[in-house]
Amino acid sequence: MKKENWLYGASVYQIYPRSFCDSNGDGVGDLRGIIGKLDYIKALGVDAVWLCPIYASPNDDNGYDISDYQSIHSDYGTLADFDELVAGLHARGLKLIMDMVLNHTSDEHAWFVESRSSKSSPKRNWYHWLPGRLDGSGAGTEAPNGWQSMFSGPAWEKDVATGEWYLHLFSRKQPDLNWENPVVRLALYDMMRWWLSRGIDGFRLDVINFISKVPGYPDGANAFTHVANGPRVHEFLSEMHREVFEPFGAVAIGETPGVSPELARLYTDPDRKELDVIFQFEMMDADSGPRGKFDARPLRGCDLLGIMKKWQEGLADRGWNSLYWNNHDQPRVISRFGESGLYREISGKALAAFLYLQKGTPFIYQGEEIGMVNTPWQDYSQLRDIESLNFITQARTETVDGKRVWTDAEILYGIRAKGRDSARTPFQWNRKKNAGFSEGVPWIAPHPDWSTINAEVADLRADSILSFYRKLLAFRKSEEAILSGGIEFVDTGTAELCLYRRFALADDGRRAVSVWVGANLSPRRLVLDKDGPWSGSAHPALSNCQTVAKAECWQPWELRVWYGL
Ligand code: TEU
Repeated sequence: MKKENWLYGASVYQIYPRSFCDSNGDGVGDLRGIIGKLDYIKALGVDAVWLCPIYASPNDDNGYDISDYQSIHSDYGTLADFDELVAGLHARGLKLIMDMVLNHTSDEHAWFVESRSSKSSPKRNWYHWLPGRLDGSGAGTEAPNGWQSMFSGPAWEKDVATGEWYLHLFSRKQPDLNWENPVVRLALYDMMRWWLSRGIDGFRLDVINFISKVPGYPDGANAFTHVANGPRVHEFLSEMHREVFEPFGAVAIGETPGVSPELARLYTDPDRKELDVIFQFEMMDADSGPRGKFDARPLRGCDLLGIMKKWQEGLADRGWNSLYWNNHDQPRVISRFGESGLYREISGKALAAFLYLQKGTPFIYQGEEIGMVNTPWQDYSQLRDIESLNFITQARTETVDGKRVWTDAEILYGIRAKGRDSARTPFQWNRKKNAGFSEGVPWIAPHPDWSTINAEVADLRADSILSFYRKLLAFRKSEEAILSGGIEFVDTGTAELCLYRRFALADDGRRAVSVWVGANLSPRRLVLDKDGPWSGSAHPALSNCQTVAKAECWQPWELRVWYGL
């Protein structure tokens, strides 16, 4: 990323508006709720906010199914509230990134309503429509191909009016737009320019590497290989950059599942003008088993070191990565790769520092900074997420050779470990009713631990995870070696002790002082050799433990950041 880019050096705070703060007691977070919390966000030391979708939507997938791109969902407020939010952010020197879903719309969007109305509709080719295939019996038709949706079941839905099928990679209420049609692209670009003219600073582009599908829709159960990083994706992205991002100096943050470092370099090489930064999922997929995402395999932070190394080295010279542990689709990191009991805060601090001092843009998801953890769901009636609910329905009936593929206990385990609802429980502000989120009945129940885990108590303690995040983000920004310097991972001979150094080159080309980052990303107490690279770490610049008695002894989840050669 070029230093002139406003995103250079920045860190971003992600808000899931439904669950952040409810100002009017209807149980749903809203824009005025966010406006009331801007000082809290500023105090964290971030530079920008990414707002998950707030557009009109039937909420089949909580706003990722947009029915009108140019209006605000009444749950969240009005355009006037939105303008006030933009002004409030800018007055504090914070930028605003809006979430934008361009791969699909809601089936209730006027474009789709018109498209589905008849085969001769002028908007018919705004979406992907195909006739069905004759099934074996010749008695009727079946889906055009075997592609499966990301949310279980077929990716094609038969439409009664015309008897044809439309493509939906996500829910059946999220039909995919046809990017092959230039008129569709122009309509999307116009709409994006309308938002940028209102003063926003960039977009986070939902599944943006799915927009170009392989022509002919080749058959197979795995749609992913035919829609991710498709043949025209780079062409579409450069066009959008030229038409939308460049004239406004806005940033393009792409969600790109299924990218390699090589592809990520193509997407984010500044000279190619496609995207500024990408989200890749390799760490997020690491704890999935052979039966998929819900087939959860427990991992510790140290198990992810190889993936971190691969991405840091892969994008060392060109390209730009995001650094994230959480978002609205992922379970809480402390429960997932750290520990939610005794070591809750300390493991959260270690994981944060170890990742956010690498090269890339940190994205901090609401609640992460106060150490929120997964909810121990008791009953499926508590769940709200379409992905989890569809999975439960499917897994309960799935059989191979007459035997169930999933036991009930495995389904519950998978939901608790990987379901998206744990990221979506209300932000825990204080000890008051509903964690201070809402005076009404929250749309999803707050985590039962809110009286101990909340922003108000965390703010009072100098050693809280919240105070640590503030220090960490300030420290990161103060060191050019961290923002742009090189990185070298050092093999410690002990799998749990993860270590790297960041270094900037002095003008004469020699290495200046390095920043060392070491963390025991495990619950095991470690005693190492006396004279490893950690021997100079007894007086760390940043740490998550009280004192270091012996530099070679590492407490469970201990983190140290120190200056050395
Ligand atoms: O997510 C796309 C995506 O590929 C994954 O994050 C996926 O939804 C998740 O891993 C399922 O386990 C984006 C949004 O972030 C997500 O909230 C939406 O549901 C999805 O696109 C559809 O718009």
